[in-house]
Amino acid sequence: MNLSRLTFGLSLLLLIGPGAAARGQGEPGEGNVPPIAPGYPKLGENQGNEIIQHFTSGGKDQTAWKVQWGTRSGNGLFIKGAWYKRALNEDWLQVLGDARLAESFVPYNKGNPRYWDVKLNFPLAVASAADAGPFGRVVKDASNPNSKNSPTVVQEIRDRGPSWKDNLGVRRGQELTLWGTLAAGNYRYIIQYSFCDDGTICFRLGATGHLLTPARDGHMHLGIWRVHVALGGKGNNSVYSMEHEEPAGGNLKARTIHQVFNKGKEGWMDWDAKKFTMLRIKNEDIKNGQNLPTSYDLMPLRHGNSRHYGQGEEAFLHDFWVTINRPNQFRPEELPKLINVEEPASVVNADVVLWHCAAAHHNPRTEDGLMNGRLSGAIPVMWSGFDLRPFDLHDRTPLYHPYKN
Ligand SMILES: [Cu+2]
Repeated sequence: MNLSRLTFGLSLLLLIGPGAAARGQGEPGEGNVPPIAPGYPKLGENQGNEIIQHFTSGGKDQTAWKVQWGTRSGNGLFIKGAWYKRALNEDWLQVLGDARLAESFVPYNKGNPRYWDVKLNFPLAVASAADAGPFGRVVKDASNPNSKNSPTVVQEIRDRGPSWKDNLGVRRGQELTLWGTLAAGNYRYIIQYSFCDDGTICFRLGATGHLLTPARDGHMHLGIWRVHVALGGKGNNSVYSMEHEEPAGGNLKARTIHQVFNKGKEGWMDWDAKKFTMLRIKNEDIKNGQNLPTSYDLMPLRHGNSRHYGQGEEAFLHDFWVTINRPNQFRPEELPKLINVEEPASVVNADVVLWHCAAAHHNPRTEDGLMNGRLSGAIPVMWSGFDLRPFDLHDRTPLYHPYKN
């Protein structure tokens, strides 16, 4: 172990002690939460399912997120809307409308079972002080009668390691993370949204819990997300695809191809490892200080493409779908029929929804709870997901404030 890691570990230990004691009265994990370390921002209050979280740099508040959230059985924790401030003296910029896990599809290698865990309408698991950890709190959903009495969501600030470092200084990134857990039979699905100090949003699905049988039945956990991007409000958002191309035959000039998604119409697209496929959502009316239009990029983080070739309802499985926003339409399997193939709607200067499938391949290990033909232990969490990262939103590197502490 190196010395700096040991020192950090010791100081973290010292912080946890007084922090836990400072919580005071009330339900465990609900009270005041100490900052992670001196100079870190205070965890924002949750008032009526709305959280405002500031982030600091150089001793001053600099950027902020306002997040509205809700819970429901099936989808678990979802986002009702999210707004960002790149500077505290500016207005809120809306980034998200409704964002949620639309489905968690789990096909086993043998061909069955094939679970649709969101459609099975599982409830959220209760969250405790142990879930919240020393720098988080559990929060109740005031609008959901089922969770009024029991907290099901954790709100915390996390230190996410170095976010930049140069010859003048270094910054450890921070994020507001909200997570809740679906109690899906033998599995627990952690649905997690992180709103980072630099405007990035991270969507994650974590599979944990217990295996179904002592057999090593391999399977996939597909997180299918529905994200209403409302950059600058509803409408006026255009979707592009971005692909990298390396020509063959000794030509060393690579290029990146930006084009309007699917010729400007609703439809699907698949991820290509060699092309680093990404989607871009641009609002031409929002400009940064360099007069460049602002976008958000959907950046996949994946081990592979989940392909199951099922018929019927499974025929929707593609890595990306882009549709217009149909406010009450949340089911991915309806997409092929819903989109009129003859005349799909425009996704240029429109109110758009992105659908993205990110999968985790689970090949059960002894460490996942298998011992001599018996089930034992729990499955350590396995993550899948993606990021929405700003592009030409800021005028310069956000929170770049070289300072001496
Ligand atoms: Cu699994």
